[in-house]
Amino acid sequence: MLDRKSFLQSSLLGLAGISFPLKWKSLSPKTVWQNQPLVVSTWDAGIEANKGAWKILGNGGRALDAVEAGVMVTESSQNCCVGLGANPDRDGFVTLDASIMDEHFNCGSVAFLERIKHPISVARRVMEKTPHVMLVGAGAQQFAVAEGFPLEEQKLSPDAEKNYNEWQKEHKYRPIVNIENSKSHGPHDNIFDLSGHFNHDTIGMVALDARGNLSGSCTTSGMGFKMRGRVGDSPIIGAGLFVDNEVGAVTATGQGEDVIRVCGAHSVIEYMRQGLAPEEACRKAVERIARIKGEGAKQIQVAFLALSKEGEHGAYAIQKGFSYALHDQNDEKLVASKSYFS
Ligand code: SD4
Repeated sequence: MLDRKSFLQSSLLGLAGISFPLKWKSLSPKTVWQNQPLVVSTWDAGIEANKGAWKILGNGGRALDAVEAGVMVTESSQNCCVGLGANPDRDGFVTLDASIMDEHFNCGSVAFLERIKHPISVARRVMEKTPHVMLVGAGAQQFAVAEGFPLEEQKLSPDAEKNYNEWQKEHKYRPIVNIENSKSHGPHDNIFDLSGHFNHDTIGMVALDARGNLSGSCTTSGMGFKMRGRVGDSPIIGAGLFVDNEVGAVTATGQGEDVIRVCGAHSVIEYMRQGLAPEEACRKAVERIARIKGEGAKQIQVAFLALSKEGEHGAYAIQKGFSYALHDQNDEKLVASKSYFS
């Protein structure tokens, strides 16, 4: 028999499309948080981004400031595919998505934003200066300019131009599902090139500060050669990013459509709320996507990265090859994620 509390809990979760067993077999051993700040972020570019975040966290600063400053490093980088240097959409324009969330459920995001170097900072302004959560396209750009963000030149980086010219030769303008899986898009292709190239176009970062507060950020150029107007999971609160200061902070990377389908980051938080450790919670969400996709799961990559309120961190991906960068008081390193397919 279910008591009334358990019944209500499972009914509410059922309504939200999330089913949990009433008792987990493997509860996370509760670690005790020791006032140690910590930041983790997706992919190898996270190493540099974490250094940016650590300048704030290591000096007792706020997690929110750290996750903004951290991913700005990647947005500015000439050697990475996040930001204005990234591959364009099918019409040849770079369009950017970003989101940010603090310890009080405040959140802001921008999507389909063009010609602005730091979409993450525009997302933060949306959060702090408007009554809204999300601005898109021309409206987001208008707001950014009104806030003093310079409008950059509309010009592809040399790498992106080369990749775009290559892509046009073979693919022309044809909206084909999973076209992004092709390996022929050049060395700066997106994550779906499973050949192990330096191949991402997104950074997600979650951090815990010395006061024990969590925040997260996520910024991306989305999938290279996407349809014009396509928006992925990264700016969708609950999909590419979610923070619940009582539980943890989670970000996602990979095929955004499949992350959105299961409200990915929010699902991982709910699994953690039920007592699962970060890696286990990420694995549950990945397995859910793999189940939904069936055979199609072999063609996609999705990874989740989670940080608990106690400072435990963990990740899980569909395909091997995903790693995340960690920076705390003792260490600065890349951690390889486990995966559904080995
Ligand atoms: C998107 N999730 O736009 C992003 C892509 C990504 O590494 O994470 N690439 O769907």
